[in-house]
Amino acid sequence: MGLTREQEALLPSEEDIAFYREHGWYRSPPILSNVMLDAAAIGIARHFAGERDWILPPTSGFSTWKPGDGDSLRNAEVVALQNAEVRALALHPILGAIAARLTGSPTIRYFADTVVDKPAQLPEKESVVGWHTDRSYWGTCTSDSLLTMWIPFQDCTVEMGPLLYIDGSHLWSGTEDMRTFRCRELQELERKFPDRGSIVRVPMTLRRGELSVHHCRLIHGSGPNTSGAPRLALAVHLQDVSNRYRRHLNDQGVPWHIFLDDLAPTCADGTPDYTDPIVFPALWDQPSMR
Ligand SMILES: O=C(O)CCC(=O)C(=O)O
Repeated sequence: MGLTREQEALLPSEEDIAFYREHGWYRSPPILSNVMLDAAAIGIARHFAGERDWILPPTSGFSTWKPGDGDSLRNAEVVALQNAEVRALALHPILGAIAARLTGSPTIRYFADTVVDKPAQLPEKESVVGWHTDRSYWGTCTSDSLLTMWIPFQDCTVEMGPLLYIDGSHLWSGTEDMRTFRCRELQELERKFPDRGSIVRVPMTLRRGELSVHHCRLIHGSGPNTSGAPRLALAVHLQDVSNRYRRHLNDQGVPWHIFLDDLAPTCADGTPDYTDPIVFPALWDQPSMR
């Protein structure tokens, strides 16, 4: 799980870590090589064409765009568990090292991933990703330190609909139910949080090779791709060392269930094991930090 000296030099500094804690996001310098990105892009194309390197036991419960689904935002989840090239990128130790620095966690484990492809010719509203927090989808997790790495496969201009962060919103209350990834009305945010004053949106207009990181409670979304070129990105969701399964009830008192619970083997008490090394492998493990 080692890094080269050059890679080490590019990891978040103490200032970056303080910024992440205050603002809820981080933007890296160019850190991912063209070789890694090219290989993963080929993997995504194979996946969208229907090829699988590994077949998951549950066949539903997660997004999996396929030819025939028509012209829509193409969304596929847990691709790293189904495709070798995407796995190589999503489990790369450099992602683990960045996450370890930002969270202060000695171990970083994979949790899930999401490919978001906005083809060039979609109607504007079709390529919008609604404001949401990742945490609100992960009610069965104990940790509030989960985080996501967002990796675009091309230089991402404002016209392409890059990821938009609401600066500092990881510290807001009232975002626990923002499961609105599919809500296409980005203006709703101001109405939902009238007491927030000026809401600062920060577009992740990254260059190819850069990545951004967001805290699991940070509100984010993305606008339409009006650029005329495709916009492809991979979001890799990661767990810090403390994260475990917890029983969590919905409004009707019914225990929550996420599809990852069907993938995870069970612990001795019968609950899903979010530390299983096959389903949730470690990207980073530095026992000296423990
Ligand atoms: O790529 C996008 O526009 C959305 C990605 C996302 O929601 C995430 O990274 O958590």
